[in-house]
Amino acid sequence: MNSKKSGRRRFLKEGAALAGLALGATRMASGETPDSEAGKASPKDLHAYGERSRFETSARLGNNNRWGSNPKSGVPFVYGPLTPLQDSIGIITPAPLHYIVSPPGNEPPDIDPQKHRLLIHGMVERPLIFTLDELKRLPSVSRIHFLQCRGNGDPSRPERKMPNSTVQLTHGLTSCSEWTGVLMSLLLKEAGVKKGASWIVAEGAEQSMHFKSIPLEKAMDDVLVAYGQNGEAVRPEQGYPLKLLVPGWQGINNVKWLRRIKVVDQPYMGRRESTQYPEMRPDGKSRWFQVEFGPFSVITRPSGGQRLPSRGFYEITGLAWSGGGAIRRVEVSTDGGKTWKDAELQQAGHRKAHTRFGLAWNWNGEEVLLQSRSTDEKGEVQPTVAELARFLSVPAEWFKAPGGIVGNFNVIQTWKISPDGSVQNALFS
Ligand SMILES: Nc1nc2c(c(=O)[nH]1)N[C@H]1C(S)=C(S)[C@@H](COP(=O)(O)O)O[C@H]1N2
Ligand SMILES: [Mo]
Repeated sequence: MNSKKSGRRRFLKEGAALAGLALGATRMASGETPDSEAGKASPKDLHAYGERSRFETSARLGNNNRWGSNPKSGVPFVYGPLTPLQDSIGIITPAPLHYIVSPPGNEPPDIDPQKHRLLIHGMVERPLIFTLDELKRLPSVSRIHFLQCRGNGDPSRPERKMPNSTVQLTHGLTSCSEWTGVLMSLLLKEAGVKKGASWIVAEGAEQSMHFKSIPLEKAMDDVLVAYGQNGEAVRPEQGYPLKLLVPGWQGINNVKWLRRIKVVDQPYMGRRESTQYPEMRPDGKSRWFQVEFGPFSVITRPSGGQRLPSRGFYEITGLAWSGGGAIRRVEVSTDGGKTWKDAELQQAGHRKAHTRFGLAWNWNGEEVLLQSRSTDEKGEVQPTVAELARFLSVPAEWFKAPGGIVGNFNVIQTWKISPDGSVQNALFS
């Protein structure tokens, strides 16, 4: 065992040294002095686990625990770190760019998968304990689904409204991955749900033990106990080694570092679900247990902070998603919603997943109010600010008020393109 280990270490060392030599040789050939590269060679074996090109710099914004602040305005983030949607390609978010919501006390624990267990108990005939290896012996499914924090697009956040905000700041609390795991329904059938049970409570293994009540009906529908994310293990920030995936529902339901499922007959009113999630309305009433997202969409190119270098041809492209199922249609307007054109959907059909849309366009150099509007398989259409206000019976002004937190704020986003080609956030214009 010991000799095996040191042999491996020796191999890695030699491998790194060789890689370093090769790197130095290439750089020297391209005209750089060896001194400027001294000490810079990566000790990692990039053939063992690769890295992107050093010219690629797209990154999450915001600090995990302190959230950080907007580098341009200094305004502190309420959430973070955020996915750089302005750089998104296709529909899959690379795991290292997936947004993270892990407030203090809910930071990723360092879990040894060999020691991790998933317990299913409560109102069941047979309480069960699974190791990760046991879960992996069961039939698996792989599904593409978005994840979104209910605060994505929250208009009470300063960065949601600032003219110089990027789409990362306005919409970066959503990401999309291929998730692989076992259907919750299979595990619950295995355990045998008792009559009278109507909810499950899912619990995470971190210090503050986030837990969330989820209706049994949803748990038996399309909820996944996921161990895979985009073809590898779920990342620690996303819930390694097990993440509950509750497709189309608010992010809070997707319990990370999942270790316990209790089958019960009522919601358990977890800390977050009882104190932070009921939304106070201006009339003093609050909305409880909003869960499923309606249709969203946002144009990612051109978007806030970008600049069109000249008039002429551009593809307008962006992402659409809905908790209600597949995106059926996305329309694009270049005149602030007066007229609309159907965009092309690049990957139609994935339910509760990001869907990329595109529309060929010629910019004539004049001011443009750029918008997109999605429709999902239920026929739900993404609303304007005024339509959402009417639907919720609240004054539209209330959306702007600090503290008037609104989840599921799926309004049509407006980007304003000025004659100089600059693109600005124009949410309330
Ligand atoms: N155990 C645990 N699960 C959690 C949370 C948490 O703090 N702890 N945050 C929830 C919230 S509010 C969101 S939006 C999603 C974010 O998942 P992500 O960090 O993988 O993007 O995780 C949810 N699951
Ligand atoms: Mo969230």
